[in-house]
Amino acid sequence: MEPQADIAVIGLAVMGQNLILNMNDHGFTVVAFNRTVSKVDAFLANEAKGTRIIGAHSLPEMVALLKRPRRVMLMVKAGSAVDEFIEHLLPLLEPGDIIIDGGNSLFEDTIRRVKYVESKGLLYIGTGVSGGEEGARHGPSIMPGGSPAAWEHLKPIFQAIAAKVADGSPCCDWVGEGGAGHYVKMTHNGIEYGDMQLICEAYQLLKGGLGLTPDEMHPVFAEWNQGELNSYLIEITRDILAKKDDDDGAPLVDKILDTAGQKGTGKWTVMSSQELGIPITLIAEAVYSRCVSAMKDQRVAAAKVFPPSNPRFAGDRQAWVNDIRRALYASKIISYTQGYLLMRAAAQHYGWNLNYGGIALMWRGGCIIRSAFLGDIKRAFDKHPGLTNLLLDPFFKKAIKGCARSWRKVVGTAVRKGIPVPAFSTALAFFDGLRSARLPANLLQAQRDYFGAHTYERVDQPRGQFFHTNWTGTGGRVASSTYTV
Ligand code: 2AM
Repeated sequence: MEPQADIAVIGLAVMGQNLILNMNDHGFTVVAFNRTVSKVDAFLANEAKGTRIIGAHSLPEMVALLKRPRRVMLMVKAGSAVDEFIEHLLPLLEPGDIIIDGGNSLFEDTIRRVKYVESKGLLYIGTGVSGGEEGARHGPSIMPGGSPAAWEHLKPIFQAIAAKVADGSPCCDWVGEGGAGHYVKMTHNGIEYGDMQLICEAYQLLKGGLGLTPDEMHPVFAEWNQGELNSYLIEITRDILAKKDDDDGAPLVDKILDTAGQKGTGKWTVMSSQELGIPITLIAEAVYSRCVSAMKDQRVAAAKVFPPSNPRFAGDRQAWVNDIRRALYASKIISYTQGYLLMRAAAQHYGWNLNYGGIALMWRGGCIIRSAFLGDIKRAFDKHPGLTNLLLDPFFKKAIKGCARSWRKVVGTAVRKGIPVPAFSTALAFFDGLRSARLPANLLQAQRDYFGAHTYERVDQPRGQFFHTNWTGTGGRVASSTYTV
């Protein structure tokens, strides 16, 4: 058969199928393949019926249908399935052909695969695809990285199928070399963990502190969605709060067990932040909060031993609602500040040239963290591409200042009343740490020098000179850098 297909997609699970249908809608001819070949026929007979989509029953048949350079996109389970398909594909493809991994791969695997596939003369792309089933079908956020030479061959397809913002710009652009695409997607997921935790803490405050019912909270979130918090996650929270149980018409949210799971990308973000030494405190708290939630039996037991006192906040309800909104907004600014610090450190460490405003634009639509807020971040980087810390941008500086009083009031009252607000409070602690020109690390350095002769720098001497003190009179004069016991 004549090569006629623009791209092949392997993997007919939900994301793969929807991406194929989306590509078809935009005029591309797609050839579909799946390990379990019967799913190809089922897809053609059902979802893909009446479209231009072609099915292949073997990899050689699939490859023979592709125009050059061949574009083969994997939408399979992250991990060994990707490596296996790369091995199967390499003998069938030619130099210049492109293998794309659109799954949720760990960026370090992508770094390795880019090098490996390039060593065989082919090109490799690891791309984040966000937006779930709906996004994949009608416009996801797409974050591609890997072999730069592949981008011109993928750009027309990816930008056509991606979500668009109001001015028509696609939520897809080149992210960077190696594992940059998957790194940015991982960070996106970490930020998603943070955003969700912040909303959950606001919900807990409205519920425990103000005694609002889901029906009473629904209009609160509807109103918040009209302002600076306008976002997909606030919008779905609004709708969740209004949803009733089919059985008795009571709010469904109250019937859902309060233990959360995690799939790993939040954890990976925190692990990477530990490697790079960047304080992603809010995302870390979001991950750990899920872990605390999973300790249901222990929580139930501890609640009997340490029963909570009356958590109700005194004072004007509407004023509190506004305070909680401002505390959420300020904490969210901190979370994105931390996320951008992480990406900046990763770019430096792995040698990527990341476009930070471009990343905000990619996240502006299509993905789970899409929000008006990301438009503000994009504007901040447009004005000042070298911005090292989001808090130093005039817009965010003003926003944080405007929220500070409410933020402290909410965190302080929650602490006094025993309502857990780990993300709100870690955000505030980070903010206060950041604006402390002097921290107690002088004492820490003294302790380290005392027990381990780790040396310290002095405020009255130039940086880079290290001193050691014989603190007890019995220790040696030798510092640990020159003498290790
Ligand atoms: P399957 O339909 O044959 O199970 C999501 O699980 C997608 O990844 C599916 O298309 C699935 O194929 C594919 N997949 C999962 N593990 C795989 C493996 N080890 N090898 C190939 N494909 C795999």
